[in-house]
Amino acid sequence: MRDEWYSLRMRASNAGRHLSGAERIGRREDIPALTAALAQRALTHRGGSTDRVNCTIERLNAKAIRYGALPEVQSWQVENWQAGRRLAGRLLANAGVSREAVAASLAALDQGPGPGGQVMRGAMVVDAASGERLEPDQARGVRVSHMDVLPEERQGVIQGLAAAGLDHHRVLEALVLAGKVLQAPGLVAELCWSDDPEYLTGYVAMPGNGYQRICPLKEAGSRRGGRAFLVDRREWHSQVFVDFMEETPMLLHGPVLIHPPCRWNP
Ligand code: WAQ
Ligand code: MG
Repeated sequence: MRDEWYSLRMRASNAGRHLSGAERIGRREDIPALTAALAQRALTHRGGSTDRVNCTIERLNAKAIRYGALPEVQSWQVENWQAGRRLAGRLLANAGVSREAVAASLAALDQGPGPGGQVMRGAMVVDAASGERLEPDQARGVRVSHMDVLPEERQGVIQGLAAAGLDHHRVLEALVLAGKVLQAPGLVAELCWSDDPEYLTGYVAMPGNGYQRICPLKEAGSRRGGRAFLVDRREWHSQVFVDFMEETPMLLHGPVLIHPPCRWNP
């Protein structure tokens, strides 16, 4: 059977603490090798402190797979993280996010969007007009899953990113995630920066305006970060949205259009 598709998801932990996760979508004959590669990555993560790796392999209904294009990439270099936040606010405003919702999203990610200022595993959902939090579970958030690059285009996409100096695995992973998020019904924009204290680049993604990387968007050394999905409530239904993000399989095709990097001095 040529086109039997599977989702592969891996989670690694140590003493119950989440360490890393990754996921792929592939044809059946490719799943054993993909599984080996993810297991390898899990077991060598940060010097091998992993004591548990969970792999889930799940057949997909090929007719349910959705297709989309990877977003265009623009990189902005800014003076400091405060300028990065101003640029993020500007981009979000251009996408139609209100002043209140921009302020609420930036503040929540800055202070830790989970209960007691913790990092969430998933994303918050924010009303792009009022700034109100809408996700059903404010501790967990909405987890985007079941997405990957179309297998035959993966190598070309990786090479394209590498040629632009974007060969960190986080870039491809975030680009794929944003590619799926931008197709979600009711989505106005996404705002993200990592909880990794050393990874300072974040992004704003918008339908029609692509994936806009901002460096730096966070303060060096900060363990806070997260994602905000800003939505137009008139076109947004909680269950449809969550089901799309978490369950609908999506394959994204290239090529990735990468614009030359720019400096932003307001
Ligand atoms: N679905 C929803 N939210 C998620 C997911 C997911 N699958 N994975 C992570 N998050 C949330 C969660 O709150 C994390 O704390 C936060 O996002 C950041 O996750 O172009 O590496 O994996 O240079 O640390 C962006 C820039 C990097 C990449 C983002 O995020 C580039 C990054 P991290
Ligand atoms: Mg992280």
